[in-house]
Amino acid sequence: MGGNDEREQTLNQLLTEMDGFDGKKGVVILAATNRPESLDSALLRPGRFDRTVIMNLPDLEGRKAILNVHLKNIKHKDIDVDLIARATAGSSGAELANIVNEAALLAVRTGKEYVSTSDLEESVETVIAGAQKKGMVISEKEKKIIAYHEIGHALVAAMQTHSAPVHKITIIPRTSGALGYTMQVDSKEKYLLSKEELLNKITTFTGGRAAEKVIFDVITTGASNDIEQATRIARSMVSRYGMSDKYGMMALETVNNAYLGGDTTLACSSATAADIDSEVRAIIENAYNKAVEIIKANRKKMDELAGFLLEKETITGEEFMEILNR
Ligand code: NHX
Ligand code: ZN
Repeated sequence: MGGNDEREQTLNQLLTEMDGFDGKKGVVILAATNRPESLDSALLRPGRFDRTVIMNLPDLEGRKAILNVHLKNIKHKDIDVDLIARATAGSSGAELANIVNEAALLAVRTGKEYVSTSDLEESVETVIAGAQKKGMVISEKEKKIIAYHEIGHALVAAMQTHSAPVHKITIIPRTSGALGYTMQVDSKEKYLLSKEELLNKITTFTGGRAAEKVIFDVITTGASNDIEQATRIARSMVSRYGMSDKYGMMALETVNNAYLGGDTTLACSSATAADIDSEVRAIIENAYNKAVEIIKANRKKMDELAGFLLEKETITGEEFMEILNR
């Protein structure tokens, strides 16, 4: 990794310190890093650090076990640990500890004796999107746009197959700056995503903007986060997952350090890079057109659902599906 003096000294020092033990001393040395790709291979020879234990983020069963560990420290009743674990896909152990702690604080603040599932659900949202910002004044016009934007996501998600069920829709603003969001929760842990599922996700992300355009004939800055997420998925499909007809199974981008943000480096010519952009654009444009069609075809339901959301501010997935299937 280049000639960094300090780093070379650290490596030499480590190797020196580890010398002089033999197999019978009963000494085990443990070390942790989130840059395994940059370790000198001298460190990883047999007799040195000779076993690698990969600590990935916990999966569904792992999250349940971690939540149960932290729940032991607080008073709680009838917790749906499975639901909370499903709603926290991608969370680390530390984040789960934080979620349990936030739930305990919330329960105390609201004068409860025990933490319940709803406290944990609220604290998941607090950790993801910040605390509720109840005093924020939003004009009626903007509230309507926000409600239709969220119902746009939810409706587009519900009208597609291979799409996680809508769990909750809310237009209560949060301290992060989020004015509303639509939560989808899968019933099981997913380790693989099919091309179809990824395209459906992108279509769902475009559903908010599509609703703004179809209903009000305006487009707003609010969709920026949706646009980023849709673009990230579409770009990965083309450059990492071999999912474009044009490039097929060609790695056009590689992931640098998977444990530190996972930023990527292009591995193609600048002409190809420009062409990736147009492939990505086409994927998103297709998805957006599909979302527009879904919303236009369900205009009446949009009005009914958005009206209900404006009145209630938060609606559950069940309430949403009940109105949709009425
Ligand atoms: C702003 N906020 O920044 C205003 C205050 C379009 C109904 N000028 O797409 O809230 O525009 O479906 C987590 C996730 C900020 C944190 C998304 C913080 C988005 C979110 C920008 C809904 N829901 N946009 C969305 C939204 C905005 C933002 C976030 C976040 C809106 C939209 C925020
Ligand atoms: Zn959105």
